[in-house]
Amino acid sequence: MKTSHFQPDQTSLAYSVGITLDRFIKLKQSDFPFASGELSQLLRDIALAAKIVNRETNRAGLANIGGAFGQTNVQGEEQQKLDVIANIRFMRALSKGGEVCAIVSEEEDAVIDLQNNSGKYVVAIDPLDGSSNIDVNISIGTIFSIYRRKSPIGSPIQLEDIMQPGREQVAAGYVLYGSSTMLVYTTGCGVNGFTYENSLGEFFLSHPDIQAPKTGNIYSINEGLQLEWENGISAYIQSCKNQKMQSRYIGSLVADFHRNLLKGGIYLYPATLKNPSGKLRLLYEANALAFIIEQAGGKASDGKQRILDIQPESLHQRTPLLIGSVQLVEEVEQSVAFHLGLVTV
Ligand code: AHM
Ligand code: MG
Repeated sequence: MKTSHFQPDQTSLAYSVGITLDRFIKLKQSDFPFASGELSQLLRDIALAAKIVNRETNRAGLANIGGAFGQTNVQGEEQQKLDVIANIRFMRALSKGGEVCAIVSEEEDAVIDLQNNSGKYVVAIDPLDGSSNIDVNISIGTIFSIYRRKSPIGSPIQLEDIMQPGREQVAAGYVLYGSSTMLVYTTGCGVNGFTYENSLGEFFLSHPDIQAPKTGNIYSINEGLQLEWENGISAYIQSCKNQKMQSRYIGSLVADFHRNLLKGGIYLYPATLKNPSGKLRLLYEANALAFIIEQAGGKASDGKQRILDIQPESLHQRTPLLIGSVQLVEEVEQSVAFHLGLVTV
């Protein structure tokens, strides 16, 4: 009888389909010379919580978990029930795993000290971004950053463990709860995207080695705030219109970012009169997406400097965010500098 042996290609990491997130994380562990598996386990913990939040997001219309929770968070924004639920799910997943010593969350006033001094990692998370969109069935997301603690393992956590600039991230990612649910993450060796297969309960690699197009045709900004922008931003948006670029703005950061990452474009949330430091938070939103876009070959700036170089001074610090295709971000930076009189042409 003629037989043959199944011989998978062991040499190539260019997987196209069929590889689960768990297996991918395991295969990639060797990218970290000193990794002992904790970061891999932490990513798996996040993926598990994402599956639970995905399930609850899908049921929101049925299970009386849409709508407002009746309280405001530390930033004075009305919390939605799903904000609170997602926060609890991620907190539980991160505290049970044992790898994390501290968590900072957009939904929590203060640092959550897990009293786990042997934990190596600090996590910053926005458990459910864009949650004002839940009740109208628009895509929402989770955004996370992972840092290695600075203080010695075994000692109590310190402020320096939390207040690290974004360039110190060891991993970052987001989950997009959209027409399909995706998890996209980087550990500093490129960006990979996984799509959730509901019936199997698994994320599968669907977007290996994502590269942000160097330029693009999409600009995403809340144009209702135009009268509140600085001149450099107004001039840049006018130039987008002159070039007949496409205006696309969902008002849900993860969804807007994800579209522009894949198609090429720029997302802008600049300083406004109401929010002179911008609206988005450095620790929970901007840093993770900045790490991802740089790993994909794009750029993230506050208009004057690289997002990843900003030294955080407070937990809930906000920052202007200009992020996406490298050429477009450089153009808006030039426009801002020109209108501030910092460069002449
Ligand atoms: P949130 O963290 O309270 O959900 O706010 C963040 C959201 C982003 O998802 C979105 O890009 C932005 O706020 C939209 O703001 P605006 O409604 O001012 O355009
Ligand atoms: Mg948010």
